[in-house]
Amino acid sequence: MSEGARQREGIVIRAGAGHCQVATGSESWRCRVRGRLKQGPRQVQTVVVAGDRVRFEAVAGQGPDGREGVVEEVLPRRNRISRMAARRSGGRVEQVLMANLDQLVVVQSVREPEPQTGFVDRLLAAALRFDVAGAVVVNKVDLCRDEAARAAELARWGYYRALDVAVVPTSVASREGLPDLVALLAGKVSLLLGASGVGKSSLLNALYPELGLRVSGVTDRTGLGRHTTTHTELHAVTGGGFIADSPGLRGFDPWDIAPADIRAYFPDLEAPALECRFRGCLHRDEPGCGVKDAVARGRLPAWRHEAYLALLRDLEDRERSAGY
Ligand SMILES: Nc1nc2c(ncn2[C@@H]2O[C@H](COP(=O)(O)OP(=O)(O)OP(=O)(O)O)[C@@H](O)[C@H]2O)c(=O)[nH]1
Ligand SMILES: [Mg+2]
Ligand SMILES: [Zn+2]
Repeated sequence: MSEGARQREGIVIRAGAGHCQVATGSESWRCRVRGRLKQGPRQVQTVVVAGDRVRFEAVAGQGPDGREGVVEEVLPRRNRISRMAARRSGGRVEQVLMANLDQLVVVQSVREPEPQTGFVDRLLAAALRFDVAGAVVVNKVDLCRDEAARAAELARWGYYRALDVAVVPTSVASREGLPDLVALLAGKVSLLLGASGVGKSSLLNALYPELGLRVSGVTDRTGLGRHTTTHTELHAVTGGGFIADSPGLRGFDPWDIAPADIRAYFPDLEAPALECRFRGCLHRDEPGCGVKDAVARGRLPAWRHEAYLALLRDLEDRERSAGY
Protein backbone atom coordinates (compact mmCIF):
# COMPACT_ATOMS: atom_id res chain seq x y z
CA MET A 1 0.00 0.00 0.00
CA SER A 2 1.36 3.41 -0.90
CA GLU A 3 1.80 5.89 1.90
CA GLY A 4 -0.70 8.20 0.19
CA ALA A 5 -3.65 5.81 0.64
CA ARG A 6 -3.54 5.70 4.44
CA GLN A 7 -5.84 8.10 6.28
CA ARG A 8 -4.37 10.07 9.11
CA GLU A 9 -5.98 12.15 11.79
CA GLY A 10 -4.85 15.49 13.10
CA ILE A 11 -5.87 18.82 14.59
CA VAL A 12 -6.14 21.98 12.51
CA ILE A 13 -3.59 24.53 13.71
CA ARG A 14 -4.48 27.28 11.25
CA ALA A 15 -7.10 27.54 8.52
CA GLY A 16 -7.13 29.68 5.39
CA ALA A 17 -9.22 29.78 2.22
CA GLY A 18 -9.32 26.19 0.94
CA HIS A 19 -6.30 24.95 2.88
CA CYS A 20 -5.10 24.44 6.42
CA GLN A 21 -2.14 23.39 8.54
CA VAL A 22 -2.70 20.13 10.40
CA ALA A 23 -0.67 18.77 13.33
CA THR A 24 -0.31 15.05 14.08
CA GLY A 25 1.82 14.72 17.18
CA SER A 26 5.10 16.31 16.23
CA GLU A 27 4.45 16.49 12.46
CA SER A 28 2.89 19.36 10.60
CA TRP A 29 1.05 18.95 7.29
CA ARG A 30 -0.12 21.51 4.78
CA CYS A 31 -3.48 20.28 3.49
CA ARG A 32 -5.90 21.20 0.77
CA VAL A 33 -9.58 20.79 1.63
CA ARG A 34 -11.44 18.35 -0.62
CA GLY A 35 -13.84 20.29 -2.85
CA ARG A 36 -16.96 18.32 -1.95
CA LEU A 37 -16.59 19.38 1.71
CA LYS A 38 -17.12 22.99 0.66
CA GLN A 39 -20.54 22.32 -0.85
CA GLY A 40 -23.84 22.43 0.97
CA PRO A 41 -25.21 24.88 3.51
CA ARG A 42 -22.00 25.43 5.41
CA GLN A 43 -20.14 28.54 4.39
CA VAL A 44 -16.57 28.22 3.23
CA GLN A 45 -15.10 30.09 6.17
CA THR A 46 -16.65 27.59 8.58
CA VAL A 47 -15.88 24.31 6.79
CA VAL A 48 -12.51 23.86 8.44
CA VAL A 49 -11.46 26.07 11.36
CA ALA A 50 -8.67 26.06 13.93
CA GLY A 51 -9.30 23.32 16.48
CA ASP A 52 -11.11 21.02 14.08
CA ARG A 53 -10.14 17.36 14.05
CA VAL A 54 -9.76 16.14 10.49
CA ARG A 55 -9.00 12.96 8.54
CA PHE A 56 -6.63 13.52 5.66
CA GLU A 57 -4.66 11.61 3.08
CA ALA A 58 -1.00 12.26 2.47
CA VAL A 59 -0.01 13.38 -1.01
CA ALA A 60 2.94 11.32 -2.25
CA GLY A 61 6.25 13.12 -2.16
CA GLN A 62 7.24 16.23 -0.31
CA GLY A 63 6.03 19.66 -1.49
CA PRO A 64 7.94 22.92 -1.14
CA ASP A 65 6.30 23.55 2.25
CA GLY A 66 7.04 20.08 3.64
CA ARG A 67 4.47 17.34 4.07
CA GLU A 68 1.28 17.79 2.07
CA GLY A 69 -2.15 16.22 2.23
CA VAL A 70 -5.82 16.48 1.37
CA VAL A 71 -8.53 16.77 4.04
CA GLU A 72 -11.23 14.17 3.37
CA GLU A 73 -13.38 14.57 6.46
CA VAL A 74 -13.99 17.06 9.26
CA LEU A 75 -14.93 15.13 12.40
CA PRO A 76 -18.01 16.24 14.36
CA ARG A 77 -17.34 19.24 16.60
CA ARG A 78 -17.70 18.93 20.36
CA ASN A 79 -18.41 22.67 20.51
CA ARG A 80 -17.42 25.94 18.85
CA ILE A 81 -17.37 29.70 19.29
CA SER A 82 -19.18 31.59 16.55
CA ARG A 83 -20.18 35.09 15.72
CA MET A 84 -22.16 36.80 13.02
CA ALA A 85 -19.88 37.36 10.02
CA ALA A 86 -19.31 40.89 8.71
CA ARG A 87 -22.22 42.32 6.73
CA ARG A 88 -20.44 42.23 3.39
CA SER A 89 -20.88 38.45 3.40
CA GLY A 90 -24.58 39.19 2.91
CA GLY A 91 -27.43 37.87 5.03
CA ARG A 92 -26.93 35.88 8.18
CA VAL A 93 -23.66 34.02 8.00
CA GLU A 94 -22.03 32.15 10.83
CA GLN A 95 -18.33 32.69 11.31
CA VAL A 96 -16.83 29.97 13.46
CA LEU A 97 -13.80 31.35 15.27
CA MET A 98 -12.64 28.02 16.66
CA ALA A 99 -13.88 24.47 17.30
CA ASN A 100 -13.38 21.93 20.11
CA LEU A 101 -12.19 24.22 22.88
CA ASP A 102 -12.15 23.87 26.65
CA GLN A 103 -12.14 27.55 27.47
CA LEU A 104 -12.50 31.02 26.10
CA VAL A 105 -9.99 33.40 27.66
CA VAL A 106 -11.13 37.00 27.26
CA VAL A 107 -8.15 39.36 27.41
CA GLN A 108 -8.55 42.97 28.51
CA SER A 109 -5.96 45.61 29.33
CA VAL A 110 -6.48 48.09 32.15
CA ARG A 111 -5.30 50.86 29.78
CA GLU A 112 -4.03 51.25 26.20
CA PRO A 113 -6.57 50.31 25.02
CA GLU A 114 -9.13 51.17 27.70
CA PRO A 115 -11.58 48.33 28.46
CA GLN A 116 -14.76 48.48 26.38
CA THR A 117 -17.89 48.44 28.48
CA GLY A 118 -19.87 45.26 28.12
CA PHE A 119 -17.32 43.50 25.92
CA VAL A 120 -16.26 40.89 28.48
CA ASP A 121 -19.88 40.37 29.52
CA ARG A 122 -20.98 39.65 25.99
CA LEU A 123 -18.11 37.25 25.31
CA LEU A 124 -18.79 35.38 28.54
CA ALA A 125 -22.48 35.14 27.59
CA ALA A 126 -21.45 33.69 24.22
CA ALA A 127 -19.15 31.20 25.97
CA LEU A 128 -22.09 29.98 28.07
CA ARG A 129 -24.28 29.79 24.97
CA PHE A 130 -21.69 27.56 23.26
CA ASP A 131 -20.90 25.37 26.29
CA VAL A 132 -17.40 26.69 26.71
CA ALA A 133 -15.91 27.72 30.06
CA GLY A 134 -14.98 31.39 30.36
CA ALA A 135 -11.94 33.07 31.91
CA VAL A 136 -10.75 36.68 32.06
CA VAL A 137 -7.18 37.94 31.82
CA VAL A 138 -6.65 41.54 32.90
CA ASN A 139 -3.35 42.52 31.30
CA LYS A 140 -1.05 45.55 31.62
CA VAL A 141 -1.67 45.92 35.36
CA ASP A 142 1.73 47.67 35.40
CA LEU A 143 -0.06 50.64 33.79
CA CYS A 144 -2.33 51.26 36.80
CA ARG A 145 -1.62 54.80 37.96
CA ASP A 146 -1.26 53.95 41.64
CA GLU A 147 -2.18 51.41 44.27
CA ALA A 148 -5.71 52.73 44.63
CA ALA A 149 -6.34 52.54 40.89
CA ARG A 150 -4.95 49.04 40.90
CA ALA A 151 -7.16 47.90 43.76
CA ALA A 152 -10.21 49.37 42.00
CA GLU A 153 -9.37 47.53 38.77
CA LEU A 154 -8.88 44.21 40.51
CA ALA A 155 -12.10 44.59 42.48
CA ARG A 156 -14.02 45.46 39.31
CA TRP A 157 -12.78 42.47 37.32
CA GLY A 158 -12.77 40.16 40.32
CA TYR A 159 -16.57 40.33 40.24
CA TYR A 160 -16.62 37.58 37.61
CA ARG A 161 -15.18 35.08 40.09
CA ALA A 162 -18.62 34.90 41.67
CA LEU A 163 -19.81 33.56 38.30
CA ASP A 164 -17.25 30.72 38.35
CA VAL A 165 -15.05 32.55 35.90
CA ALA A 166 -11.30 32.55 36.60
CA VAL A 167 -9.83 36.06 36.68
CA VAL A 168 -6.07 36.41 36.17
CA PRO A 169 -4.36 39.82 36.43
CA THR A 170 -1.13 39.88 34.38
CA SER A 171 1.63 42.10 33.15
CA VAL A 172 4.08 41.27 30.40
CA ALA A 173 6.21 44.20 31.56
CA SER A 174 6.57 43.09 35.20
CA ARG A 175 5.85 39.37 34.54
CA GLU A 176 3.33 39.39 37.35
CA GLY A 177 0.61 36.77 37.08
CA LEU A 178 2.36 34.80 34.34
CA PRO A 179 2.60 31.59 36.44
CA ASP A 180 -1.16 31.88 37.07
CA LEU A 181 -1.73 32.12 33.34
CA VAL A 182 0.43 29.03 32.74
CA ALA A 183 -1.70 27.17 35.29
CA LEU A 184 -4.91 28.38 33.61
CA LEU A 185 -3.80 27.09 30.21
CA ALA A 186 -2.10 23.81 31.17
CA GLY A 187 -3.74 20.71 29.74
CA LYS A 188 -6.53 22.64 28.03
CA VAL A 189 -7.43 23.89 24.59
CA SER A 190 -7.98 27.62 24.95
CA LEU A 191 -8.81 30.55 22.69
CA LEU A 192 -7.56 34.05 23.51
CA LEU A 193 -10.00 36.74 22.40
CA GLY A 194 -9.84 40.47 22.93
CA ALA A 195 -9.45 43.85 21.29
CA SER A 196 -6.38 44.61 19.21
CA GLY A 197 -3.45 45.78 21.32
CA VAL A 198 -4.45 44.31 24.70
CA GLY A 199 -1.36 42.07 24.53
CA LYS A 200 -2.58 38.60 23.54
CA SER A 201 0.49 37.80 21.43
CA SER A 202 2.82 39.50 23.94
CA LEU A 203 1.47 37.26 26.71
CA LEU A 204 2.11 34.14 24.64
CA ASN A 205 5.62 35.32 23.78
CA ALA A 206 6.27 35.94 27.48
CA LEU A 207 5.16 32.38 28.33
CA TYR A 208 6.75 30.73 25.30
CA PRO A 209 9.61 32.88 23.92
CA GLU A 210 10.33 30.28 21.22
CA LEU A 211 7.04 31.22 19.49
CA GLY A 212 8.40 34.60 18.44
CA LEU A 213 4.92 35.95 17.59
CA ARG A 214 4.65 39.33 15.95
CA VAL A 215 3.50 42.07 18.34
CA SER A 216 2.94 45.74 17.65
CA GLY A 217 6.22 47.57 18.20
CA VAL A 218 5.03 50.74 19.85
CA THR A 219 2.14 51.03 22.24
CA ASP A 220 -0.81 52.25 20.24
CA ARG A 221 -2.41 55.33 21.75
CA THR A 222 -5.35 55.68 19.39
CA GLY A 223 -7.10 52.89 21.29
CA LEU A 224 -8.10 51.22 18.02
CA GLY A 225 -5.16 48.84 17.92
CA ARG A 226 -3.12 47.86 14.93
CA HIS A 227 -4.43 44.39 14.19
CA THR A 228 -0.99 42.84 14.25
CA THR A 229 -2.15 39.20 14.43
CA THR A 230 -4.05 38.20 11.28
CA HIS A 231 -4.87 34.51 11.81
CA THR A 232 -6.21 32.35 14.57
CA GLU A 233 -3.42 29.90 15.24
CA LEU A 234 -2.94 27.14 17.80
CA HIS A 235 0.29 26.71 19.74
CA ALA A 236 1.19 23.74 21.93
CA VAL A 237 1.47 24.60 25.64
CA THR A 238 3.54 23.02 28.40
CA GLY A 239 1.57 20.44 30.31
CA GLY A 240 -0.37 19.47 27.17
CA GLY A 241 -3.10 21.29 25.31
CA PHE A 242 -3.12 24.20 22.92
CA ILE A 243 -3.56 27.93 23.12
CA ALA A 244 -4.91 29.85 20.15
CA ASP A 245 -3.82 33.41 19.49
CA SER A 246 -6.32 35.38 17.42
CA PRO A 247 -6.69 38.70 15.59
CA GLY A 248 -8.04 41.59 17.70
CA LEU A 249 -11.82 41.87 17.79
CA ARG A 250 -13.58 45.20 17.19
CA GLY A 251 -16.85 43.90 18.52
CA PHE A 252 -18.56 40.62 18.96
CA ASP A 253 -22.00 39.83 17.59
CA PRO A 254 -22.76 36.40 19.01
CA TRP A 255 -24.20 33.85 16.61
CA ASP A 256 -27.56 32.25 17.19
CA ILE A 257 -28.84 33.74 20.43
CA ALA A 258 -32.45 34.86 20.57
CA PRO A 259 -32.82 38.15 22.48
CA ALA A 260 -35.02 36.68 25.20
CA ASP A 261 -32.59 33.80 25.73
CA ILE A 262 -29.68 35.95 26.88
CA ARG A 263 -31.22 36.07 30.35
CA ALA A 264 -29.96 32.49 30.73
CA TYR A 265 -26.42 33.59 29.92
CA PHE A 266 -26.21 36.23 32.67
CA PRO A 267 -26.35 33.81 35.64
CA ASP A 268 -26.20 36.58 38.25
CA LEU A 269 -29.58 37.87 37.02
CA GLU A 270 -31.21 34.56 37.85
CA ALA A 271 -31.80 34.97 41.60
CA PRO A 272 -33.10 38.59 41.44
CA ALA A 273 -35.31 37.59 38.47
CA LEU A 274 -37.24 35.28 40.79
CA GLU A 275 -38.70 38.45 42.32
CA CYS A 276 -39.93 39.88 38.99
CA ARG A 277 -43.70 40.45 38.93
CA PHE A 278 -44.02 39.15 35.36
CA ARG A 279 -42.81 35.79 34.23
CA GLY A 280 -41.49 36.91 30.85
CA CYS A 281 -39.82 39.98 32.37
CA LEU A 282 -36.91 41.24 30.24
CA HIS A 283 -35.72 43.44 33.15
CA ARG A 284 -36.07 46.61 31.11
CA ASP A 285 -39.19 48.77 31.51
CA GLU A 286 -41.42 46.29 33.30
CA PRO A 287 -42.88 47.33 36.67
CA GLY A 288 -41.96 45.22 39.70
CA CYS A 289 -38.67 44.03 38.21
CA GLY A 290 -36.50 42.14 40.70
CA VAL A 291 -33.34 42.77 38.65
CA LYS A 292 -33.77 46.55 38.60
CA ASP A 293 -34.60 46.36 42.29
CA ALA A 294 -31.36 44.43 42.95
CA VAL A 295 -29.40 47.15 41.12
CA ALA A 296 -31.13 49.87 43.16
CA ARG A 297 -30.23 48.07 46.38
CA GLY A 298 -26.61 47.57 45.30
CA ARG A 299 -26.89 43.80 45.18
CA LEU A 300 -26.19 43.64 41.44
CA PRO A 301 -23.66 46.00 39.81
CA ALA A 302 -25.35 48.51 37.49
CA TRP A 303 -22.72 47.80 34.82
CA ARG A 304 -23.80 44.15 34.65
CA HIS A 305 -27.40 45.16 34.11
CA GLU A 306 -26.31 47.73 31.50
CA ALA A 307 -24.19 45.14 29.69
CA TYR A 308 -27.21 42.84 29.61
CA LEU A 309 -29.48 45.62 28.29
CA ALA A 310 -26.96 46.62 25.61
CA LEU A 311 -26.68 43.06 24.32
CA LEU A 312 -30.48 42.68 24.41
CA ARG A 313 -30.87 45.88 22.37
CA ASP A 314 -28.25 44.82 19.82
CA LEU A 315 -29.84 41.43 19.29
CA GLU A 316 -33.28 43.00 18.93
CA ASP A 317 -31.97 45.55 16.40
CA ARG A 318 -30.31 42.76 14.50
CA GLU A 319 -33.52 40.75 14.32
CA ARG A 320 -35.48 43.78 13.15
CA SER A 321 -33.00 44.69 10.42
CA ALA A 322 -32.80 41.11 9.20
CA GLY A 323 -36.58 41.04 9.02
CA TYR A 324 -37.20 37.81 10.86
N1 LIG B 1 2.88 48.20 29.56
C1 LIG B 1 2.55 47.03 29.03
N2 LIG B 1 2.51 46.90 27.67
C2 LIG B 1 2.16 45.70 27.16
C3 LIG B 1 1.82 44.59 27.98
N3 LIG B 1 1.49 43.56 27.18
C4 LIG B 1 1.61 43.99 25.92
N4 LIG B 1 2.01 45.28 25.89
C5 LIG B 1 2.22 46.10 24.67
O1 LIG B 1 0.99 46.26 24.00
C6 LIG B 1 1.20 46.34 22.58
C7 LIG B 1 0.27 45.38 21.85
O2 LIG B 1 0.66 44.05 22.11
P1 LIG B 1 0.24 42.82 21.18
O3 LIG B 1 0.75 41.61 21.87
O4 LIG B 1 0.67 43.04 19.77
O5 LIG B 1 -1.37 42.89 21.25
P2 LIG B 1 -2.42 41.87 20.62
O6 LIG B 1 -3.53 41.73 21.59
O7 LIG B 1 -1.76 40.62 20.19
O8 LIG B 1 -2.94 42.70 19.35
P3 LIG B 1 -3.54 42.16 17.94
O9 LIG B 1 -2.63 41.10 17.42
O10 LIG B 1 -3.57 43.37 17.07
O11 LIG B 1 -4.92 41.64 18.24
C8 LIG B 1 2.68 46.07 22.37
O12 LIG B 1 3.32 47.30 22.17
C9 LIG B 1 3.13 45.42 23.66
O13 LIG B 1 4.47 45.67 23.95
C10 LIG B 1 1.90 44.77 29.41
O14 LIG B 1 1.61 43.88 30.21
N5 LIG B 1 2.25 46.01 29.87
MG1 LIG C 1 -1.60 39.69 18.38
ZN1 LIG D 1 -37.30 41.73 35.68
